[in-house]
Amino acid sequence: MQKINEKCGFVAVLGAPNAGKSTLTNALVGEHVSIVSSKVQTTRFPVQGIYIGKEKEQVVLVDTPGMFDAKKDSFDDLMVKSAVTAKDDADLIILVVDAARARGRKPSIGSDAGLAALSEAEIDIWLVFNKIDLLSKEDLLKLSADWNDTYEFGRTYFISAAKNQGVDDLKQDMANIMPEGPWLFPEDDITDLPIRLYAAERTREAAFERLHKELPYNLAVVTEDLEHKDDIIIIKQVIFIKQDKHKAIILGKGGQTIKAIGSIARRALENDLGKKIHLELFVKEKKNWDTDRDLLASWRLSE
Ligand SMILES: Nc1nc2c(ncn2[C@@H]2O[C@H](COP(=O)(O)OP(=O)(O)OP(=O)(O)O)[C@@H](O)[C@H]2O)c(=O)[nH]1
Ligand SMILES: [Mg+2]
Repeated sequence: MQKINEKCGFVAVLGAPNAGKSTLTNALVGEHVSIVSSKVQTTRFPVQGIYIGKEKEQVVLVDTPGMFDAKKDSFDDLMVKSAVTAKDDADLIILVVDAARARGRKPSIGSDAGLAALSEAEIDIWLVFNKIDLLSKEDLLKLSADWNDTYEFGRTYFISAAKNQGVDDLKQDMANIMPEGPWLFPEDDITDLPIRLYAAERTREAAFERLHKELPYNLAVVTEDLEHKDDIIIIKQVIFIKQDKHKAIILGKGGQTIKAIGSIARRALENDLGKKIHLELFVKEKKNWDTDRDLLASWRLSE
């Protein structure tokens, strides 16, 4: 039964690739729920991060893939569409803008799909300038004036998600406007990601850190087995690659690269889960993983 005055709602976190949406989601939740990298298009599907406000409001953030103009019917297109769709159930949209990138440029979402999504939305949109550690106050004020002259936003925030500046105000302001309704998750939940998917994402994050050029975009990680044994979690994962020629690069000399990827992911998971992890990685060719129905469904991306 719904408790009196219980509040709960969704906030869609939208923006261009690399704006810092996942970093902000993690800063708001206070835990690493969504993977982050210095490369664009890190997030591939919506990831929910959950926090509780001061007055016990449950806020479900929906971190999304960056919006850009993707080739029709491509995997990228599915990613962008999943971001656009995330706004449909939201009570609030926050548009995250990389302020350092936006400086000196005409205000632009950088994507027709993104612009259409935002102009269609019938709910409030808050503008959140991120990465303010990289520019001056004068630049920020000018940016804010330019953007607010071009589009309509309910409020404007200036934050650094990476340095946790300005995040607390945004956090409570969002909680304050959540609608009345029953909580959708138990109090301790911080994400909707099942552990197998989360573990696969941590390995993909390590791969994004260690691999370059087109390689991170050509691979996918799947947890094939996850078993609790005494105090240890034994995880077996496959890294699918589209072309066999990439195998040698991912393995590296004497298996060095895959070992490094495995140990970055293992350490991260041990930290996240507070348990010892045994992580085994295998590399397999699977040319069309990005159109495989079962895989797409496992990432909640459907055609
Ligand atoms: N200097 C600075 N860097 C930041 C800040 N927030 C995020 N970053 C960096 O920006 C890069 C992209 O961050 P992400 O959180 O992965 O960005 P995203 O918007 O989720 O990117 P996609 O998932 O690819 O769309 C990473 O290298 C972050 O460390 C910030 O406040 N200041
Ligand atoms: Mg992201």
